[in-house]
Amino acid sequence: LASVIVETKPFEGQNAGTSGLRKKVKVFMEKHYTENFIQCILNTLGDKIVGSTLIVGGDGRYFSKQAINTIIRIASANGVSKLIIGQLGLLSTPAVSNLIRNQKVLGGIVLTASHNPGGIRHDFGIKYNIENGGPAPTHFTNDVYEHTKKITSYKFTPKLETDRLIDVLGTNTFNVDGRDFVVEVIDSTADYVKLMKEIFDFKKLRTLIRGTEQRAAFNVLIDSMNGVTGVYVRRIFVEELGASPDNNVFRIVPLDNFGEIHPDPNLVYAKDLVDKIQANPAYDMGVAFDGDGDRNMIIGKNAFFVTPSDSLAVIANNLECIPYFKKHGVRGFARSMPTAAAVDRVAEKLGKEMFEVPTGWKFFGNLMDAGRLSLCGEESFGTGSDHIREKDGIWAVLAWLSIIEHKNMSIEDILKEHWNIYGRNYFTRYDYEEVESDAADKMMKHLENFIATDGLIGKSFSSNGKSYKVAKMDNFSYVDPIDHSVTKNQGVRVLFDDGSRLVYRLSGTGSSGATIRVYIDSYEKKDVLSDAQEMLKPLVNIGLEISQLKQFTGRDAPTVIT
Ligand code: VG1
Ligand code: CO
Repeated sequence: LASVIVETKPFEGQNAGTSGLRKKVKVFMEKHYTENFIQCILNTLGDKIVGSTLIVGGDGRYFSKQAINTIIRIASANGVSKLIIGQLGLLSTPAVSNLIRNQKVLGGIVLTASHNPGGIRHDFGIKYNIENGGPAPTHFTNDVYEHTKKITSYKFTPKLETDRLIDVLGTNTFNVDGRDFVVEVIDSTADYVKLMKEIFDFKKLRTLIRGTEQRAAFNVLIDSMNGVTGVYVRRIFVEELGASPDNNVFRIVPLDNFGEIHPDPNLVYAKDLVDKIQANPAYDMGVAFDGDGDRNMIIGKNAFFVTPSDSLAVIANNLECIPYFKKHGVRGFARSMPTAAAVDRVAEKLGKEMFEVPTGWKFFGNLMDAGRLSLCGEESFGTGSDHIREKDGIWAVLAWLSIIEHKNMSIEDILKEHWNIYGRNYFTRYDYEEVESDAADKMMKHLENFIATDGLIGKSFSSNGKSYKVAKMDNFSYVDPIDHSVTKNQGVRVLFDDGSRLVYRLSGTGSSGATIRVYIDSYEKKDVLSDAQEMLKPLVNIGLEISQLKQFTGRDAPTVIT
């Protein structure tokens, strides 16, 4: 087979957001659009690409197969030696991260728009992960973007037959330009299941799920939201841990449009799960994952909600019941800036180093590689550890099950015990989706202006009988402790003198308009059992007043509250 050079022209806007390039499917379908972006990733890798191996796979959303065929033809023409591809193109984001690490390859291309809806009318995405298994850092994605602005041609092997290539397990060798080029189609789950078995005590977890004569079975309901985790859930929870395929799992067949739902595990988009748990008090736990399997939501009996910030803190407080941490020890903890500081209190008590990084998993990788970080999370339903370099939904659930098995307590009781010891960080996030970009920018400018003029410092705001005084205001910036790179403008923070916070940022994962996120966070030492929405209402009102969100955007209410 011979490769050819195809002429092309740059497309605007091929810059990665918080987590890869995400656009509507129809944009990726434009002639040369996907080809350009893939070629630019390879151009950024430069000489390293010749003779290299890459992992390829994703959440199976619409357009994945076409994108994989394109990747095969472009990679082969650029001198890549081997692609390792999940069967049918399926690999969860954590599974890709694991494969890059344990196969010791150059990197991986992840085909997903994660929690964004899929299908012909919705979103597609492409993300590159580097040698350590983590999302490419900003300097890499910036380089890719620069290449996309000046690309004039890409390399392509037109006659390489890709039809149904990824449907069947096995190794296929082609000869391209006189070199061997291999496509190895692998079982999507095997390596990942092996890793989970090394980390957790599956025997104990099986007893928990199945029950014993002394202890009733712990009754879970796992919702894969028609995303890629379905194949892993079947292997791990049904086949390994003995959960019932009829009563303990649902929506576990990956669909390319996620069955027209929004595969985002929160109380709004995973309402089906919440309803089922509420309707049936026999369930002890409900779990949902996003499209690509890196997010998780945990709820207890009667849909008792565990905020991701609390989930992280509880796991941090109980790592000794997970064999992996017994073996490898526990280093520091980290969270993204908007995430509530519940885990910070655990770090303090345990004497662990604590890091606060910008939003996005790519910022945790350096700390893990340097051996300073074991466990981290984000308020956006992401939790993970240094077993890989992505957040990991299934890992988080297995961690929770290990804790429940060990403590023999309900989820609600575990949380209440935790709050009694540490106090509680009440947290909520208001999302305003598909706001007009201009309006969102103006609102952020308005906030920036307060920072520039110190306009709010010392001012008090009141609502519903509660008062808060502004102590500090800034736009979060981060210096990476390992490579000293600086990341600026990561969110406007209003810090009050009692430690409460308001944070404003614009989302970097949407595909149209702007999404404004407002994060509201307040710590209570004693009053730990109130309703979070009620507790935070005054601060929410103050947040809306300070930002003038309504005036700028015309929005009366958020699209989603988490
Ligand atoms: C969102 C979340 C962020 C997360 C990112 C990717 O980003 O806030 O915490 O890391 O999605 O998650 P943004 O820029 O829209 O706020 V995933 O599961 O979509 O890869
Ligand atoms: Co995701």
